[in-house]
Amino acid sequence: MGKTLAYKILENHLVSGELSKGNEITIKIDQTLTQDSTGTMVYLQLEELDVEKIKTEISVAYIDHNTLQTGFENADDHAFIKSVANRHGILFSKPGNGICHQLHLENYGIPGKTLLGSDSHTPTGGGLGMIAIGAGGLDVAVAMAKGTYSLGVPDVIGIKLTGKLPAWSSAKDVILHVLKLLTVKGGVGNIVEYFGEGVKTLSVTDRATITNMGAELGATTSVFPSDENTRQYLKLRGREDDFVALSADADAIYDKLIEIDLSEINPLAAMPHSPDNVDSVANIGNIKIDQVAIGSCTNSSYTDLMKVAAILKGRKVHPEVSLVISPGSSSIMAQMAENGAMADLIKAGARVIENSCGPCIGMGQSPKSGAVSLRTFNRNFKGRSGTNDASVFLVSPETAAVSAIYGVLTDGNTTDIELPHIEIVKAPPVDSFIIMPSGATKSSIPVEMGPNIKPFPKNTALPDKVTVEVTLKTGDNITTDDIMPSDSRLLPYRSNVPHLSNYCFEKIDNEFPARCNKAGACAIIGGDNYGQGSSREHAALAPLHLGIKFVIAKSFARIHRSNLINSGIMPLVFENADDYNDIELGNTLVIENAVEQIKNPIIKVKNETTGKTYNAVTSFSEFETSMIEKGGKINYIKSQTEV
Ligand code: MIC
Ligand code: SF4
Repeated sequence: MGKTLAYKILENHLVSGELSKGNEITIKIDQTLTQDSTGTMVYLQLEELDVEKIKTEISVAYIDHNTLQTGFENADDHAFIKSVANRHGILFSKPGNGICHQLHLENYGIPGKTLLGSDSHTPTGGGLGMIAIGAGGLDVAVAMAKGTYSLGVPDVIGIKLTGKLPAWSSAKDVILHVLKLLTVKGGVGNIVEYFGEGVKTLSVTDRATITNMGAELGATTSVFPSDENTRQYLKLRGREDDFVALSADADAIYDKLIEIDLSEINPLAAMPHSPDNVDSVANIGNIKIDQVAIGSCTNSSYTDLMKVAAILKGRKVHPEVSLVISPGSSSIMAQMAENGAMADLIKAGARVIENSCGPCIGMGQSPKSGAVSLRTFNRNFKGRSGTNDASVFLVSPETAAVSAIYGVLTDGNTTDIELPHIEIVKAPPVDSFIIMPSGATKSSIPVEMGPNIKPFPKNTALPDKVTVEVTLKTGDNITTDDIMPSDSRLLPYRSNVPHLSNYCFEKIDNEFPARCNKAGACAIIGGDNYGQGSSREHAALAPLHLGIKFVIAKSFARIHRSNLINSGIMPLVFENADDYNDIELGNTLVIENAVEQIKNPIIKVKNETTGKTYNAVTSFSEFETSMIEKGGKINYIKSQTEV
């Protein structure tokens, strides 16, 4: 039987376990990346693990999320991360270099390698033929310390691409189409693998746009073959030696197969407030817009921004629209400054801002009250823009640019603007990565800790009887943005979990923290796909700080489930989804013989308020059971003799 590309790469990296469905495997991790908003926790944890030498081939610490620096906190975080990076020989990318995923693609991604990143959009690397997985910070710290990562063997969804995209349709429309087909939970437990004749019509950065937003499907990762386009991309970045051709076997069997004819893809938009709420721009109609934001790790490549510049050249942004552009890297910015495209953007009236995540994570550029904002980003969760009542639509750079001119959502096909073909050009990396000074050792470089950097919370071993009060009951598709909101007000506190905890679930129920503080030990009842979205482990650490002992939900998103377990919080799944309706806020739930029970596939949870008992599915691997028993991953690792 032929092999999928995903399984070939996993097989090459297999350290232990059997590569077949339902098993847990451990794989070698070649590379890691971190960004600053999850990175401070990663490096506090790495210091706690007390390793002498990291085991990866390349690890990079990027600074791209918290670059607003409205107070000392962000800059202190940067200094802290740089000091730990230097102690361990981790490359440090300064603020201003650009967005981690774009930079990693340009400078370090290598076909066939594995990459683990403390950011959910790490699968961007799949555009280069990598198995690139997003994970919680602690998993990334452990991957640096041990060189490995454990995961359940995913299924592989094959997406066969045929045809070629029409002029005003682009890679963003392809992934929006896939999101419409599969929904935000359709990828959970799967790798999405693209193949077929249509692949060669997509550039590496097009492919990276598609694998980037595979995160929105809940997929473990997404991957494209590595072919002549990949070779060309690497060659132009002066890295042809990193090229290796990779593809699935011609007779590879996929667990699920989807066929997409690229020539039938129209310009699409994800409507508020979910990336899978997709319809065609033509159907949505010419709604009036107030803001257009172009950039983010999804759509800030050279070709994306050159297309935008070509559309805007000699034209003007509509007077009622604010157009803001954040390039993906300083290399892109430099190329566009040199070839004149930057001047075209500025003359058209665009506001060009720093090469960083910026508005994508609510770090500035929040739209006005009730605004309609078109964004080339990947998430349009309610309130993520920093404006709770704004309506955010996710669109391609082409649709964003043409709409900025007309002031209404516009399908470029209805205009007489001609889209030029953009060729990628030679672009050596801008050299601003810092490596540990030569001759320096770990002990010769002190850790630089600002006053806002507090120790991360740790759990205690699982007691035999767990008694809790239900302090929150949520609906379906709760995001980690809902659990631990992030914006310019809160991001400076990513290194200060006690402070951040006061805002946990702020937008859903702002009395939640106070209720937990009163209850002491508590639990959350969740719906389907609980914890989708960002990899931020703060969505587990803040609940841990507030006394959450377990969450019972209808189902969980992958990264958040792992983050809960890493923190020693039990993610339990209702065996009978109707039991969800039976539990109310304020009920007392009890798990007797917890230490013994969690070894079973199903455990009993008693509702002392109603007298009913529910079955909850654990589906913990042996390793996960041990982590919960010890009160989290750090405690577990420290209880073993060897890191
Ligand atoms: C996001 O896009 O939500 C983020 C901000 O990049 C997060 C990481 C974080 O919360 O710091 C992610 O995608 O993992
Ligand atoms: Fe940054 Fe947005 Fe990408 Fe997250 S999704 S890494 S916030 S650009």
